Amino acid sequence: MKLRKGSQDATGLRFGIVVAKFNKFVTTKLLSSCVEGLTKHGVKADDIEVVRVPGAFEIPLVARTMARTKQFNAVICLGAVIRGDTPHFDYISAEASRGIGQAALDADVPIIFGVLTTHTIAQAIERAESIKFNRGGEAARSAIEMATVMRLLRVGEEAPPSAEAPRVRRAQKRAPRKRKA
Ligand code: INI
Repeated sequence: MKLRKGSQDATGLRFGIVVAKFNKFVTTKLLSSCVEGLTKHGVKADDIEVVRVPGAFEIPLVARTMARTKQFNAVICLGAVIRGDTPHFDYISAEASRGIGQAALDADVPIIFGVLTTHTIAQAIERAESIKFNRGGEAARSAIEMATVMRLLRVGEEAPPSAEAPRVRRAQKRAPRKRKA
């Protein structure tokens, strides 16, 4: 039997993060614990790119676009959808989860679902803070595990994205040859 699994060594990997501005008091906490989780496992600050979007509904398109650049080993989606008095919550949360899943399959790159969907503000805060749930840190760990396991599975496929941008060889201009008299 052959067992293949990811690791938590993220050295040299690059990550994209899409974070919703809606419910900022929750999503900023998710973002800081996610970034902390990545750097703690060896990711350089320069290898993390953060894009802010208005709300969770807008996350899938941006995540898909980032993933399709193949500049990232994984993309992490962070947001907070909190139930209110109307059915709005159901539409936003369903679209965010469906869209993020679809984006990963379309782009063929791991995209992590770090979007909280909660009944109350208190539940959202509790999950964003690092004391009990630390969902931002959890999203970082999932991203590293997926990035490393996909790298293992893709040995032999095209080169995986890495921190090292492919070097483009410049065509060297040669001096015109001198004609023999
Ligand atoms: N966006 C969220 O990220 N969380 C919410 O709780 C939320 N609610 O409840 O309305 C929310 N709405 C905004 C939505 O994501 C879009 O930004 C907006 O509809 C514009 O497309």
